[in-house]
Amino acid sequence: MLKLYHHPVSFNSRRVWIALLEKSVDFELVSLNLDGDQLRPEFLAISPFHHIPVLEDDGFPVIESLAILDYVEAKYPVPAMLPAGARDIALVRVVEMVAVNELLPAMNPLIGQSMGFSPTDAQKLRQAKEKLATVLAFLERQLGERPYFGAEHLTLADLVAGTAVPWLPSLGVPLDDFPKLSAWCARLTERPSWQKTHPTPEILDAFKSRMKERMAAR
Ligand SMILES: N[C@@H](CCC(=O)N[C@@H](CS)C(=O)NCC(=O)O)C(=O)O
Repeated sequence: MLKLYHHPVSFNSRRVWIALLEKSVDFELVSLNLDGDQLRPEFLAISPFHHIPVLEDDGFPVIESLAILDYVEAKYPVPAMLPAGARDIALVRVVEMVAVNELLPAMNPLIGQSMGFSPTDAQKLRQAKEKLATVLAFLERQLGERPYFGAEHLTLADLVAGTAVPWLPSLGVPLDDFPKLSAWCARLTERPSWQKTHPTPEILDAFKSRMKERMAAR
């Protein structure tokens, strides 16, 4: 059976978890604490850079969440999560990469600030919010009149961007100026896969405390 090594507060692993749920694939979920357990030799053997997620398929480990999504899509093509046309495939890839390379790094200082484990100076927070405004305007244009990125059905881009954007209002970045993205967030977050994988308040509190301890020890 497939094994997904993950952490319940990780954006990188949640997108894979949702893909497996959406495709109704049987898998075993293996939670790491990331308190040093990721450095154990057994885990390093499948994840040499000690990162989650890892998807292990009958002894074949796949690292890097975007590569894992491609693997899952190739192995379990139904329901399809990639569009067919060249432009739409490009759109999906672009949204995935913009989410990983632009959106998530800009969210990090706001997450640290709101969870109280890494206070950030006002200028950095302002810059992060400016960056996020640019990213959100870009995503709103990419969504256009369709319900999902690049297709009429859920795509890999929705999994990657859609596990991050819905957090923004709780970080002080309202989506009011982006009506299409707001409706898209509502569409995604009501899906059972989003609800099942949403970290509980207890998990978030435990994560916050651990991060605070880690920052204090630095
Ligand atoms: N590019 C990787 C990033 C993975 C990553 O940074 N994972 C973090 C958790 S979100 C991790 O495993 N951190 C623990 C460590 O690096 O020791 C991916 O998309 O899978």
